[in-house]
Amino acid sequence: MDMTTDTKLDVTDGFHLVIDALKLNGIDTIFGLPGIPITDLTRMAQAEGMRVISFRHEQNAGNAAAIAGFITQKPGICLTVSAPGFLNGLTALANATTNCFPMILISGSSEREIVDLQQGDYEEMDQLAIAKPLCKAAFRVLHAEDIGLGVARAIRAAVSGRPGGVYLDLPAKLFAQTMDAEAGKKSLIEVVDPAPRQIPAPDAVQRALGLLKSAKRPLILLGKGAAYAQADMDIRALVEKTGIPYLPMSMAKGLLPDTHEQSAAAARSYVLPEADVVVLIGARLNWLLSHGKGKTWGGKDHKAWGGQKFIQIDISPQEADSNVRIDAPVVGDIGSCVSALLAAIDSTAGSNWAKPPADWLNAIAERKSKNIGKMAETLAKDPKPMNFHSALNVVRDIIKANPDAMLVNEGANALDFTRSIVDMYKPRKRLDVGTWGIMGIGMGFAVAAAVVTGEQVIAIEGDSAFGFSGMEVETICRYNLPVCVVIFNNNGVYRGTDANPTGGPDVAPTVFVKGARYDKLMDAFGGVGVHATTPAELRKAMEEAIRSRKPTLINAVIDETAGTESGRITSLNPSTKKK
Ligand code: ADP
Ligand code: TZD
Repeated sequence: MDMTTDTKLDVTDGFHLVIDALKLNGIDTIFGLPGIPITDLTRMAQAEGMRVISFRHEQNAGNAAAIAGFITQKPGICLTVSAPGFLNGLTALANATTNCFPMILISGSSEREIVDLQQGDYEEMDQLAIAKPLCKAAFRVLHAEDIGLGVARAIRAAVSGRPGGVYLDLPAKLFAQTMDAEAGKKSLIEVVDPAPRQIPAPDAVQRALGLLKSAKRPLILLGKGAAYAQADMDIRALVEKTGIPYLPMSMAKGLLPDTHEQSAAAARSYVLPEADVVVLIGARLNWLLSHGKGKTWGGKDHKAWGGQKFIQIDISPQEADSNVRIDAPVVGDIGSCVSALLAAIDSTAGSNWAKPPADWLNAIAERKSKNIGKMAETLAKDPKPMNFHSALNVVRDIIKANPDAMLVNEGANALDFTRSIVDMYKPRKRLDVGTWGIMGIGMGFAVAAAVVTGEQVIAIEGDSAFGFSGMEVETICRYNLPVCVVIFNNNGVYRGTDANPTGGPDVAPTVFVKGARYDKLMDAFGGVGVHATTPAELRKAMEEAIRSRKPTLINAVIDETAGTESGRITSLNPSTKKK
């Protein structure tokens, strides 16, 4: 079949209408995995000039699509086959929705007539019904003339308001349907203003301003919604104009450089309980912020409110009051809300805006310098075997020297230590396990980050975390992507020292093969594999990876006793959790 000439004939078909609809809306990349009924769709999309990145498992393609959406504000596209392929992609779709990343999972499906009568079709499944509760919106297209409309609705649903995952069900029969090419072209919709600005109400802005003016110990909390919004200049202006200390959530690191003097990250456990007015910008008061109450916030027990007043800037009108009372919700897109707040500050206070009281700023500065000093001491040590700190001291230097590099990060200890030790200098460079703390995002995120930005990618991976998506190192080699994977190998989940209490032949559930050589995986596909047992070896290998831009995997051997159970969230384990 000569696919390239199809569009030149007088008829078009479902395959081409899907491709044309995506392209018309500026979508140029598909992350997926071929098979019936979408194999030809992947071929034709490539023939039509789209970038088609094929993965080894749909979950990784889905994670790639989700993070591409986060980075670009355009919905990332994941394309899968029916039932099992769809289900493999579904975890990523649900995770994208949870994290407010825009993506569209497009799955081929089997024949409606057979599925609905449950007659046992090839890969039969009522995919639309299954997807619905796990995403923002789900659509099915039955007729070729509705493809343009279906794609338009999917795009709008993914990126407007609070972004999220969308499912688009395309039955096999649809692809082969033909229609007049001219009518087909006319049926496509180029979405006008897919993510409309949402301007906050002036009285909401004034209410927030009033509260902010009354603050003695104000704090700004930046979340990944603020990173997503790409309102970097205005956010920086708000922080610097008001002089308010700020805390970045994990994926908001780098929105302002972590070395900024107003960053209170190194004094987190001091500022949260002490603050009196907290401005949340694109951050939810979920478990990652201890639900805005309890001892973390100075409450007298683990459920008590700490007395803070909250201003919450968020695009979702339903977010406020989800955990504690929000005194001043400002609903709108972050760009519009922050610039409205800035304008209100200018018009009431102009250049006379009073910086926060000096005792508040001094107290923070004192804690910060103490904690930074302590950390510097720890990082300067060179224990044998290498531990998380001495290895991350290297990564910290490498990111400082390469601030444009994208940092992907997953694991437990490997995650927590990297987040706190490695400074970020630019927005949207840190990509991690997000709201769910999900393992398995690593290689999908790394591939997408490389494909979408063209920048060097550094993935810092726990050895367990890596295993969830490890086969995609072949994908990284196949597309020759500038990805340097560093596995912090401590022989197991959290650490490698658990023993089987029965003395039986099975190792403990958290333990892996000792001394595994993950670097040899990379050798198998023609990439560069390096075994590193010292910080010096790790540094040399990372520098070489960045210089060469070759696919590289470094097996960094970490002391197997170094980790703690669940990293920083040990207290969430049922046996230690407070009732
Ligand atoms: P973090 O995990 O970093 O604390 P969350 O994922 O909990 O961040 O919160 C992100 C918030 O940002 C969500 O409540 C979402 O509605 C909001 N959000 C996402 N994009 C925008 C935007 N463009 N404008 C305003 N709010 C946004
Ligand atoms: N499965 C999924 C999908 N997500 C999870 N978060 C987990 C299981 C549970 N889990 C964690 O929360 S962290 C982790 C698991 C399995 C791995 C920790 O081990 P690691 O990292 O080797 O990746 P460290 O550095 O050794 O702690």
